[in-house]
Amino acid sequence: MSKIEKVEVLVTSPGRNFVTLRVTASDGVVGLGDATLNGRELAVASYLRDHVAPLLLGRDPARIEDTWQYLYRGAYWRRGPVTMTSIAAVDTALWDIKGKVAGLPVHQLLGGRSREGVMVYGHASGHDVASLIDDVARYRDAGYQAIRAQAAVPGLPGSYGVRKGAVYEPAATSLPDEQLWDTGAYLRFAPQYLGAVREEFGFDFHLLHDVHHRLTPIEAARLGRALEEVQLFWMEDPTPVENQDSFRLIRQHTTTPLAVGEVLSSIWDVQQLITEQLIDYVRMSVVHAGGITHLRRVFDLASLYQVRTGSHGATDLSPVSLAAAVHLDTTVPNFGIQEYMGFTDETGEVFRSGVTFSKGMLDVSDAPGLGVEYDDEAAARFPYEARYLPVARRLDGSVHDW
Ligand code: GCO
Ligand code: MG
Repeated sequence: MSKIEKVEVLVTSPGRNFVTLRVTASDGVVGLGDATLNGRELAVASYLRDHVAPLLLGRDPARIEDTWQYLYRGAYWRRGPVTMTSIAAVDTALWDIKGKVAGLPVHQLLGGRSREGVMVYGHASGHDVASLIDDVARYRDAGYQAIRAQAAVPGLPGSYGVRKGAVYEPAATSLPDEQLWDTGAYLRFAPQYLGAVREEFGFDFHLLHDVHHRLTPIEAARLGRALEEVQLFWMEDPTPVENQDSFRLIRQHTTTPLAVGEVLSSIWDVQQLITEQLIDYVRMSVVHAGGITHLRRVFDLASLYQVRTGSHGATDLSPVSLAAAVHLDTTVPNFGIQEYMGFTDETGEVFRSGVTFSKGMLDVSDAPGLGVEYDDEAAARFPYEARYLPVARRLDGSVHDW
């Protein structure tokens, strides 16, 4: 039996911070898992280095389920993003190892292909309606079948979801940016610009929109109703999700499909949303929701209720995460869509991934395991720097959900 011999926590910042777990077994096989929790990276690095690595040494890397249960139940303290991201990193690395030992890509271990590719959505954004329209055109020219559209709300510099450089990255160095928020202005503007996108390009592609937890349930219900004409693929995170009942209220008022999950980390966090059919898409990710083992369980529960998948795939989820997500997406019967924002060139220097993009779809490589390699030399060129997501304040200065 091979044994886990080395567990390394790798922190690098090629354009943004990434934490990666590298597990090496006694037969020399190496597995990678993403452990990045945006803005709280070192908490996960410490959890893994100080509390998990000593438990893994000497264990059989083939026992993925047992290791998952051992780390989850054995910690006594349950759920939460730091714990679940740490468990996810171990789980993902062990699936990578299992694939390499078997000589099979991870999607084969999960049951094999259910589809030829994984439809993704890209992020179009603009500082005003005209620049948003230009950006949507760019995504359409690049072959995307699904596009998320976000525009800066007039009078509110730094609206979430609007790109500054080549790739959207909201985390700022040193201390968090503070950004102003005005619900009324947003509610007046969003239907206008989403309507303008449909007017310009018609309906032959999927249009998505992220509300980023900014509304109360009744405000979200009003927006969902106002957006019915533009036929969104989904309205994402319309209201904070701590109270799952909120979604019933939204549902009672609108047929706009709802997507939720990027800040959630366990099956219990979405249990009511799924079993009461309060959402249409579950957006949890491999990295923040306990790895391939746990997310597959969420997706199976969702399939019983005709809830489809729509995994989070922002730039703060590393190429290891994206590869793991695409392997899982390739197999599950209730796949919906995968978020894909691309990565900076620097990120590509550190992580060499076999995932390919063509005609609006991603596909995995047939390399054994996840098909991602980590370049230590490149990583060393990009040292960690503290970064924080922004904080939102209402016009009266009080804190709002970012
Ligand atoms: C999305 C997200 C992200 C998050 C980011 C936070 O839908 O892609 O809302 O852009 O803000 O992942 O770390
Ligand atoms: Mg989002």
